Amino acid sequence: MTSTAAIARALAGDRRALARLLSRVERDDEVSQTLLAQIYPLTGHALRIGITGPPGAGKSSLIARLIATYSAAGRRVAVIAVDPTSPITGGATLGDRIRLGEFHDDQSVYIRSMASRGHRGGVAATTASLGHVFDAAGFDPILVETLGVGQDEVDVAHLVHTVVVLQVPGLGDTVQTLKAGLLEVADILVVNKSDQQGADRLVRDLASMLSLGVRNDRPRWSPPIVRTCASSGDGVDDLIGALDAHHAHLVATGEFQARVNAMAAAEIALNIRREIDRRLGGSSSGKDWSDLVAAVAERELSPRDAAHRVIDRR
Ligand SMILES: Nc1nc2c(ncn2[C@@H]2O[C@H](COP(=O)(O)OP(=O)(O)OP(=O)(O)O)[C@@H](O)[C@H]2O)c(=O)[nH]1
Ligand SMILES: [Mg+2]
Repeated sequence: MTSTAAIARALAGDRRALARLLSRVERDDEVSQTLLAQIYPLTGHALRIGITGPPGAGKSSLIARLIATYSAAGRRVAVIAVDPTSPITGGATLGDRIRLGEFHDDQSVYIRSMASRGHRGGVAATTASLGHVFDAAGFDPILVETLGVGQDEVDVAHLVHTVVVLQVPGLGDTVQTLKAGLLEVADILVVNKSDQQGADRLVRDLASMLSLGVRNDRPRWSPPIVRTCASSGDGVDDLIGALDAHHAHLVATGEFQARVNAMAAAEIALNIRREIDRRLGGSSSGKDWSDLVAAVAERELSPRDAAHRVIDRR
């Protein structure tokens, strides 16, 4: 699956070829990197939207609503859903659990689940790579579903144009969101399950957190709080409106290019980290390594100097 013809088929809309290309890229090895280098010049057209929030918040249900709206407008939508379950449990991946099955036969929609473990380059880098494939294949927008926990989610947030953070009543989760740094990167806050008790209170809590929050990074945009009920579809138009407004804001203020630059920078940084991990991985064994460890342990060499010896070696 590395021939130019196979790539061309994948990018031209052959779904089986696309599936193979995605799997190849997801493997995250030398071949994947070569493929990505070929594909990368063809990307940069799709809007990438991150949808993040706690387990069961209704991310997939909401995405299903967004897909319906976007595809009704003639757009081809891709979804990358980062599955928190281990690949070992197999079978019931997110793609099955989520309410996205209805789009299985829809040629204008492509849903890809991705296990959150086992990615050498990290979830965020792999998510970006799969996004590049969809982008080159003409999908727009690309929706990325992730759980709102951990550094990976925050990293993913730096690889999309618009970050939507979901909250639901009754979880007492707002503090957790703050800790994860997600409130800081949210462009749109969604209170889903607004049919349930506590939605008003959650909207108020979020509003006061936003007013306290330090948002010096993006002073011209105040994240709206949108109430939705993904199961009935209430509020989905408001969410689409907020997404459009954020996009228009980015374009009108010139922040779009800044965001694109930030995404490029984030992806370079991820690749630097990956390369350092690779070198470290290759170096943290063998005689050279144990000599180095001994030298640092004996205080003959500082940890920093030892690190530089490893980094400068290749
Ligand atoms: N009452 C109510 N239930 C909802 C709403 N949105 C989603 N649900 C239900 O919440 C459950 C979880 O929905 P999902 O869309 O799978 O949530 P998710 O955030 O994608 O879940 P994970 O991917 O497993 O983290 C399902 O049973 C949905 O039917 C809503 O607005 N109101
Ligand atoms: Mg889901």
